[in-house]
Amino acid sequence: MTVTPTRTTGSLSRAGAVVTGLLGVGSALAAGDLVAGLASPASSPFLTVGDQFVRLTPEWLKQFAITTFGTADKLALLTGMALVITGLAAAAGLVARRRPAPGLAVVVAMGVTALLTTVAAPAFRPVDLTAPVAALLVGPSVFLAVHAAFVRANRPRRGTTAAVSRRRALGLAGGTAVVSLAAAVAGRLLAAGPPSAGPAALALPPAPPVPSLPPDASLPGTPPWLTPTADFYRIDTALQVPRVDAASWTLRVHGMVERELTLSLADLRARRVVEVPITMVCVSNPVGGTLVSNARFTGVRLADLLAEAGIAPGAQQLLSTSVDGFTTGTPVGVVTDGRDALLAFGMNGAALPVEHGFPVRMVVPGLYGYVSGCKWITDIEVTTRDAATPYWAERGWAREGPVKTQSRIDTPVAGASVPAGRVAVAGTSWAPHGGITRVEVSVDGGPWGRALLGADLGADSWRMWRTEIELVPGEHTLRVRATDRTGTVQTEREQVSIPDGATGRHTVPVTAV
Ligand SMILES: Nc1nc2c(c(=O)[nH]1)N[C@H]1C(S)=C(S)[C@@H](COP(=O)(O)O)O[C@H]1N2
Ligand SMILES: [Mo]
Repeated sequence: MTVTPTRTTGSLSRAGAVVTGLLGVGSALAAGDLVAGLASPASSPFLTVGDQFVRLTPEWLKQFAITTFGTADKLALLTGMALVITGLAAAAGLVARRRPAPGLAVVVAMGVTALLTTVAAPAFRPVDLTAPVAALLVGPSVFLAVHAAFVRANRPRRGTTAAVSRRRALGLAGGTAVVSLAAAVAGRLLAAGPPSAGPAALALPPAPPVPSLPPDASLPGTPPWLTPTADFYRIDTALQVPRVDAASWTLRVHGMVERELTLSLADLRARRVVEVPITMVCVSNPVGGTLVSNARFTGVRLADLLAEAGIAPGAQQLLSTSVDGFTTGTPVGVVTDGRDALLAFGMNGAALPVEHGFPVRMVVPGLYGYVSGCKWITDIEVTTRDAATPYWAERGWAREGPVKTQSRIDTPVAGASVPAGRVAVAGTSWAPHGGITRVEVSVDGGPWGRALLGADLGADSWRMWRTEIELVPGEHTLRVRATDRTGTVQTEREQVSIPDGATGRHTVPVTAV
């Protein structure tokens, strides 16, 4: 785009107007990011508006985003927002071609929206206001200055020539763009800096030695039984991962307890530490999906802590709150029934990574993550079921979230061409808290044939399976079903994930050649 600042006296060219709008809004966002990076990383106006958008998005759109973009749903959201903001900024410039006032109103309205959104955020602190206020000071000022410079370029003041005014206007525009970009980058870098006492600084306290895995924990064609931390699925509402300072972190356990507890990380780590493999599943996981992973979690048993606090009779729900305001509601009966429900600070032998909840998260075997896996946890209120509605329940998802028995075909992948004859079929299956006792495969709707099971490594972890089938050339359909320890066969009834988890049987079309 070549910028011809003016065309008719007293008004901006179309390109000049668009540039004015983009610089006004762009400089506001950059100033907001820089101040956020310095004062309070979570208060970047762009991300705050995105967070609010995530909270307000209707369920069908959220499900569409998760099924369409998977873990890239956040990138898709941010890209969409960037496009909308760019459009609004250009519009702000275009309505200001004659007079700056209408465009200024758009820029101010955008700034005020960011400000209100910041105040409405669940974890709002007054310091968070600094970033949107900076944006509101810088954006309109830049808009007016660039607007005036472009107008002046067309109507040079006495003593300057048109060429000089034009050069000044373009210089101002270019300079503003460069400074804004630098401020935005600096803000992002500051915000992304590691917390002063981040995961890298923390060694795990001693836990009982890890038993080595039997060779058949994983089988050819299945995922590794222990999911490498980098491959562990990630689902949360945080556009910006909360960066919690481990040194000042505390967990408060209160509500219907005899003794309220406030624990530092050191307090927590000084208690009896266990390490247990747990398979986590997201309730949004579609049949055959990959929002399921298995890791060794290190931490303190929740039941121990609750015993220490002394649960009052009538308590039903643990309402856990994350530093970013997200909440989960976990049935008290489930975490005290003997299973290894944890407050975890370690994952696969290292400190919990920032994305998975550093410094501490909850993990409850057998419950979907949305009712139990609170990351960046800072508060547990022991309460009744009706006293508080957690984040996802408020959006139409079930209050109780037991994980449904499921199985998945990993090999061959859907649509694969395989050589006709003997074909290996393999995958994974899970039924926490209980375990898998049988997996069967059916070809083209025919009889169910039993698969070989991988090692049984406890009630709370997934189990791999593998079998071989005979395929004649042509198109075929492979289907899998699992049976859990209670003898219940995975249902064939198809159900979408909302409100309490998808059901049905993973079905994979393949072609034998
Ligand atoms: N603070 C916070 N904790 C959260 C969530 C969230 O959005 N915010 N999402 C939950 C959901 S829906 C799931 S499935 C698990 C996923 O944990 P992971 O990202 O470590 O796999 O975290 C849970 N804990
Ligand atoms: Mo989830």
